[in-house]
Amino acid sequence: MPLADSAGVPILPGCHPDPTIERVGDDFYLATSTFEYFPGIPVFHSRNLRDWSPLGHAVDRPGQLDLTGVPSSGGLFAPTLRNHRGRWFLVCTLVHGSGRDGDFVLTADDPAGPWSDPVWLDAPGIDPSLFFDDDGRAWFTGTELVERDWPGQTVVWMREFDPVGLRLVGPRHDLWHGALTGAVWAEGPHIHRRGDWYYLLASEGGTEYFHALSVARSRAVTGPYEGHRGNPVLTHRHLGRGYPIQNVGHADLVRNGDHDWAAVLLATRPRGGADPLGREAFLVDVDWEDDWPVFLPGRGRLDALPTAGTGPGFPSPGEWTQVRTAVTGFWQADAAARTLRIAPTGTGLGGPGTPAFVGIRQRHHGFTLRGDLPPGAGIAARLRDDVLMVAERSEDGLVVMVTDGGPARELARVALDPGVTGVALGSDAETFSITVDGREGPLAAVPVGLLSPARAGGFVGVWVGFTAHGGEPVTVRGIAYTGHPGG
Ligand code: 6LW
Repeated sequence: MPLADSAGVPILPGCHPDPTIERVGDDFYLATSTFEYFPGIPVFHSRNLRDWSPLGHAVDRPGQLDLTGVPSSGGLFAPTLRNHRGRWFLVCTLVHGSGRDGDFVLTADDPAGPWSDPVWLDAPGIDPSLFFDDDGRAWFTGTELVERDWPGQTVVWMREFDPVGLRLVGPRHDLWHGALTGAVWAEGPHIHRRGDWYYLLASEGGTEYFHALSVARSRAVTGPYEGHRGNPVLTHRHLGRGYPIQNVGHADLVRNGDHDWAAVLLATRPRGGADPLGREAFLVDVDWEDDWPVFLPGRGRLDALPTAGTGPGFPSPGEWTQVRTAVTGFWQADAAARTLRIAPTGTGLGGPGTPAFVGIRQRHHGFTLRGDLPPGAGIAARLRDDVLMVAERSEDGLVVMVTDGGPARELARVALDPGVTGVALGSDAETFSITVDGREGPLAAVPVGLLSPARAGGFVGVWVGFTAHGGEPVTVRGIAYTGHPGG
């Protein structure tokens, strides 16, 4: 199945980093990172590798994992999804948890869930992965910061994994520091086997501009691994900051049909240096030459392509998420009625607990999210606790505020007739703006770069959604998200 023609269009637009993929028969399954958002770790299904539908979330129960105190861009990092003899395994890291954190494994009979409670693993570092060999043995890899020879130096390490007892056993094997001397953060390690070779994929240079995918191989699963002379095998860091797809890396391989292979990976699509969509999931072709993988054969890069628009429509119920798990069960999305009911949580949008905010990923550079706001409801774009824009409806008007690392600043305040409730948050790829039904032009606007990880830092893209800021529950009606074509 040739995939290259659509490689420049994300298979999952909006913040879907660190994609991991697994195949069972003719079915493909994929999961991505979700950081401080709950429910966490969405699992998707596809038959053709291009069109993905959500199956559910691996972390979907209060009490399953404690995200209460995780900071912005902490929480659930870089899962790996694997199936072994009908049983599903998902390994992941909870970073900066206020309770137990570190690497854990979840298991399930069905990737749609229910997934088990976590079993914590005695594993340092981040980016856990599993490899099940043909002989029935299973191997766990992870990335640990060692900084022995240079700053930012990591080691990809391995131990055997007991898939019944769900624990690491046997000695540790240190496999690789990445392709280049001085490379920082050789991460996202995944082992795959093809014939008699074991391949180790890892992405180095950090998950931003210098991200680069490299590969090493070995005849024995525990090494020694020999880096490819052609490393890095895929990067966009040589294309310059003006190139429309950046930060390419963190790949996972899958067999596509009987002979072909494909990979999922993350990349960003900045516009004018701003990347509010965060790191998105892409799919690329993989060929093999001399028993080494060739990513995007004949091209060597993802070409930016125009994307289709969507909507206006109510986001599927599975897209709505909240921040952390300090409070749960305070909102309900009703797709048939196109409403979202949100109860106050006692925390404002700036956190640090669970603010009364329910949102979806911004999936298009140009988009509009609208809703009929009753008094006490708001509409917001959130990058992190301290970088956000919100418009709050009161009995007599609307106030627009922006927070950029400090206290909230008021951008606009207008009186509105009680009958005017339609408020929209949108972007034309240059500014985020707030508009009100029946009023000419935007009420307030901020540059897109303000809500952009490239400027504000962090691993997460923008979420857009609704808030409750008064003392009573609110119901937002007439909700519609429109993604504009072109990006
Ligand atoms: C993830 C690491 C990375 O753990 O960013 O691209 C971190 N890579 O592999 C968070 O997504």
